[in-house]
Amino acid sequence: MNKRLFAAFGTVVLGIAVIAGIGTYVAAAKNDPGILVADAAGTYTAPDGKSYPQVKLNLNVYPNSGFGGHHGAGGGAHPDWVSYGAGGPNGEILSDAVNGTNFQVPPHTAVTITVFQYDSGETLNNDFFAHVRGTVDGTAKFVKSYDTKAKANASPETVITNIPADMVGHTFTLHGLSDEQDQLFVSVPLMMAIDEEVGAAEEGATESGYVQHPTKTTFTFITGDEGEYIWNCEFPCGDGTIARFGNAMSAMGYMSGHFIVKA
Ligand SMILES: [Cu+2]
Repeated sequence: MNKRLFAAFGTVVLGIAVIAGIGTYVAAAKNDPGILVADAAGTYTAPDGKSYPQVKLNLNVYPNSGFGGHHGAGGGAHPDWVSYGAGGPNGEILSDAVNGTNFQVPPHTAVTITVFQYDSGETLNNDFFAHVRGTVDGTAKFVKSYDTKAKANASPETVITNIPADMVGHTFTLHGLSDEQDQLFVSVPLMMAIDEEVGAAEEGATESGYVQHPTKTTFTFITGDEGEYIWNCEFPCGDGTIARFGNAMSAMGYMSGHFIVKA
């Protein structure tokens, strides 16, 4: 083999090794190895009169990972990254929760998810994600201001089909791949909390460091057969990266996770 050919061959081998290394690193970098199994919650009757078993999930979305939870005390490797986490039924901050971005629900079941959104927000790249999609009736229940101290709505609950595209904190967008399994597509925009309150809370206005009045969004969808899906956020919230799609946006355990439909 001549020298140049050998060098070229070496470069190719090195390239393959680097790519394999990155692949291994990404696969091993599990920020949230656990799975949160949804709680059984009785029976749900859909608007068409059909009944389904029902399960519930309560989630919080935070402006940073300082809440701990599945990231561990102090917020883990990236305490300043935005993150989803497991929450309480009144938006309680569950610092001891061991998982919060991988979920499991049963097939042919009504899944009701409530999200308390503690972060500020801005404008979506694509208005498509300002609309509620794939839920029962194409709607969600929305409370613009939920009082986590009083454990009560501080503004009336309304039924929404969309929110203004320039007031989005994050989205919960659940989708499959184009494969044989039952397709599931659900996307719900989560309105931002009040900007000034988010900033003031981070500077110590509240004990937790998070606003007292997050927005609250509740939605229900019906699962099909067993399958494995991915959910992610479609609001560009990876601050400080290209198009804001890096960091928290491209790491499982922050703005994305697994969604498993399994009996
Ligand atoms: Cu996000």
